[in-house]
Amino acid sequence: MPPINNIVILTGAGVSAESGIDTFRDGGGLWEQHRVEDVATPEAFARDPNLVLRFYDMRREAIQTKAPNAAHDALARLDAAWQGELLIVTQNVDDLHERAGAKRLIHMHGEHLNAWCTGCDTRMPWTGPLLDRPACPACGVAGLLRPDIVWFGEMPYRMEDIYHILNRADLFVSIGTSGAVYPAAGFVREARASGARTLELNMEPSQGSHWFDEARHGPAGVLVPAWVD
Ligand code: BV8
Repeated sequence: MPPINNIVILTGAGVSAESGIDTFRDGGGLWEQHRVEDVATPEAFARDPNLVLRFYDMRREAIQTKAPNAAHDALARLDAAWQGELLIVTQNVDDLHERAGAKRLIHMHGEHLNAWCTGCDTRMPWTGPLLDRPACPACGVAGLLRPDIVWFGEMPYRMEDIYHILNRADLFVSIGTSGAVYPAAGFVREARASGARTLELNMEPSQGSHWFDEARHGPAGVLVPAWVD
């Protein structure tokens, strides 16, 4: 078995489930009778901005009441201790990886604590509601702020950096994701093509389970510490 130096870890909503943050596609995965695919799009924002802003205001408020769980803590320990290359790529917009202490982290779908001014293109930390159309602190114009979150049909962040490390990975671990959303769902194939070993840690087989060398099923709060420690 060749040595493992470079690790890429992909996380999805399942890693935050035991912190009390709803996943997207479990148990209905609905919000007020809307699927995330129907709300998290530029078209939905253009069609009904209040619906979309309310969706994100409620999620931002909910996330701030949650805490990292044993899976986030174990990944932060690994990040601190691992001497080789390591990158956690999260699809999640919550900040639980950061609050657990993870440093080598990319939010490919953006972050719920950031806003983006569609007027002056400034991105900024944002913890308050957006529904009341606050003025952008940078350009002063009201009503142009949106969540700095990657919606369907929009390009995820830092894809070049992600593929650069993915193509050097010796080990790719996917944690708590259904493998329903691209390009994240394709990372396991990229990793395999580069010769990496692949491991899936998830409550149940994901849509891409058959691409993994090994899959362990159960709660991330149990599987991830067992794998890390
Ligand atoms: C892009 C931000 C191109 C919003 C999100 C047809 C085929 C292939 C692709 C496409 C296609 N049609 C359209 C596309 C592209 C599209 C896509 O993939 N659509 C899907 C629906 C088919 N993708 C895009 O649009 C992406 N952009 O392709 O751009 C481009 C190119 C050039 C120029 C411009 C553009 C952008 C996708 C990003 C969308 N934004 N999030 C928000 O968060 O509010 S996606 C959303 O889904 C979240 O980020 C979420 O993280 C992500 C994936 O979901 P999961 O994290 O996996 O969550 P899910 O609920 O699905 O699963 C949870 C899993 O955890 C389950 O398996 C469950 O069993 C497990 N679990 C539960 N509890 C636990 C657990 N596991 C362990 N322990 C537990 N306790």
